[in-house]
Amino acid sequence: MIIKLKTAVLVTLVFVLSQSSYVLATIIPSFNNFNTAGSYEDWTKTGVATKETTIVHGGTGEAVNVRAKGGYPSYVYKDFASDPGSYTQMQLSFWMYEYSANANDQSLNIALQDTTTVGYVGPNLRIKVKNGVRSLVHYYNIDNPANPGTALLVEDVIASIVMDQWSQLTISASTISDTFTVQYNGVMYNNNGNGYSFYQPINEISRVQFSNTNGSAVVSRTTIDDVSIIVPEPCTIAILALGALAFRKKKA
Ligand SMILES: [Ca+2]
Ligand SMILES: [Ca+2]
Repeated sequence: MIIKLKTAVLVTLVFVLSQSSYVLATIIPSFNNFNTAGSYEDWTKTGVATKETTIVHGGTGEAVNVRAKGGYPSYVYKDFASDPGSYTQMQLSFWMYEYSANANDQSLNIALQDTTTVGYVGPNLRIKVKNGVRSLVHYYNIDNPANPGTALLVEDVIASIVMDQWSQLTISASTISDTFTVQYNGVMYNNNGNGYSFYQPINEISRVQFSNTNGSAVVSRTTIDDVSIIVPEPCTIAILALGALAFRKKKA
């Protein structure tokens, strides 16, 4: 009887926890295919970004052109600052199409940011020509050995960019270690197991942003589509543990 009562309490607790974790996930997990004509769904778009109807992942619907022209940049971002949860870990996964016709040195920037800190602070990746090859580049700061106490910007090439076809990029970030890993076009890059450092450490991720800030007079663009964002829910682990306990009690 006592065992049965305990099980009932646990089942109730599991139910309450699962409900509360569901309510907390107001925005995440999220998925955007941008297939509604002219709509950026729950993303904010500023600058000259446009919807794309020809180069679309999956072949139908629409995608988003993150582009810049003549000093006019694009910013396409999703904010989580008003979410009740605080996200210390996040996985961003999206499809991108880079054009060989891009004549500029730099196109897409990808940033996971803490909006309480100004600028590019967390994981920061850019598509940029390095040594004549269009590359996925890791941007971060180190203490300047030539001038200690000041920041030195470092640009490390992670991989070459595949052009004129869709490829998937996944960024898995933790604000606890202030590092991230990258999976690009089916290959995992984890910096020899160390992860890649943030531009600078942050406490939480409250914005995911795609941008193109190329100042050239020639248009440059990267098309993005099918963007998914997930965070691990600590409650899920608690529920699983409690659930296992309830099952064990039941068996006994
Ligand atoms: Ca789409
Ligand atoms: Ca941190």
